[in-house]
Amino acid sequence: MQEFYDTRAPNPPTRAILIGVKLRDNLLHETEESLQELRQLAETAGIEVVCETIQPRNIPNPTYFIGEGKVEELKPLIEEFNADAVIFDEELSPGQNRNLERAFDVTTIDRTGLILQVFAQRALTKEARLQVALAQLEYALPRLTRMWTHLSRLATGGGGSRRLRGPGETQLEMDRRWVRRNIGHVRKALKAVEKQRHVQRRNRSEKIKVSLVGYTNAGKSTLFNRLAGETVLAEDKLFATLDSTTRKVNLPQKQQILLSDTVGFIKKLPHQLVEAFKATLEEVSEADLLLHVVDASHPEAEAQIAAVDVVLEELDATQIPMVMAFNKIDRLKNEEGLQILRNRYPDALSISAQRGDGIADLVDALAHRFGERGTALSLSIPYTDGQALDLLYKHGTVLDTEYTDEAVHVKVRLPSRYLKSVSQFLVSS
Ligand SMILES: Nc1nc2c(ncn2[C@@H]2O[C@H](COP(=O)(O)OP(=O)(O)OP(=O)(O)O)[C@@H](O)[C@H]2O)c(=O)[nH]1
Ligand SMILES: [Mg+2]
Repeated sequence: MQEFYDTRAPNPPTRAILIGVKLRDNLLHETEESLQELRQLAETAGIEVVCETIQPRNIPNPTYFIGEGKVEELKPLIEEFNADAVIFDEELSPGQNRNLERAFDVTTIDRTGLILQVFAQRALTKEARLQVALAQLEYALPRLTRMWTHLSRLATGGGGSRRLRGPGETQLEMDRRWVRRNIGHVRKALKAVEKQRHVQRRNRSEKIKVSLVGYTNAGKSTLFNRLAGETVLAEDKLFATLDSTTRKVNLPQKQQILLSDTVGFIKKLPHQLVEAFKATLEEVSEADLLLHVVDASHPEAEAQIAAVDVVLEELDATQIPMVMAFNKIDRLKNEEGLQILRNRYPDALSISAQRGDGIADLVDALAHRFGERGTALSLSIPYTDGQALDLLYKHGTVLDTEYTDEAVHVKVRLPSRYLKSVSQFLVSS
């Protein structure tokens, strides 16, 4: 049996200095908000933030991203605050990452590295662990700095084979070789898990699929619990959910949908993660409708909507119809922010997943949407085809029936996806 891949860093940093860079094209408040989110990510990873600093720069310095003067300025601060890590709110090139780590002599990571670390800590199921492991390994391969060396020593299932250095091979080359080999192992293990998932999914292909999407911490799981009567984990932490859960939900007028809760998105979500989580995110890309949950009480709500759109694009999911729900309206201090959002998205609904406000309207909106899909049909079904009649009662709204000697004449409203199954009985539509 393949081991679970536990890719949490064995000695994660505990005290960090955060660095934001305001580049020419950014506004200061954007850099500040982004740094605030980086702090939340660090805290989620169990790292205490001891100091934060922002450097304005027109363009990144190729060697250090920040200027050499700033590097010198930071060295004594690392000592003074007794920090064991420096975290950048930007993506560093492997070279910049190495140069900085050499200059500071403490673990140096970027936003992507930190997000990967949070995912590694929060992944619970085998599939999520493997997906995170794959993203980490791909990311670490060109880096293999302090933060990542443990990945080259991942258990690869078959027990402890001895690590032997080939002739003329450096430690770094050997580590790279091990990481590459681990990537192969993880890919294979993931394939096996995904196969199971596909079998499960095939059984659902006929049903209407609705997937919750949204920025991390927007309230997706809370809404899922309210609609599905479930108790998946919902908490005030980034990336509380890393798996998907799917449940049947009955709407008024007898429609039944499959509702999925899944991983949340974030600004600059590492593409390695999107790639590795493609299977989990199929709940999104194969949905008939997306229910986009927005934390309307967040000052950055609009930017978060834009960040969700970026990921949806990466998933090829922008063509899927979407219902937008402005959540946490119980937390709003004033209506002003909500009004601006409402003006931009006039069709959105306002809800409080926690308190229950607006939920009935949301359910009605869903029911209405799927109700409209039904086409009115007249069918003549022989008594020998009981199954077809079952299908009509199960998925359609039967408007009228008339029993003759040979067949049942049925007038029914049926969603278009079932038309093919009954087309042979069609009298008129
Ligand atoms: N005040 C208020 N808090 C809410 C509401 N909905 C969710 N929350 C809180 O917001 C936090 C995040 O909720 P989750 O449901 O875990 O959010 P999520 O979108 O699933 O987050 P991730 O899985 O981390 O991406 C929790 O502390 C919830 O209790 C709401 O309507 N009002
Ligand atoms: Mg969640």
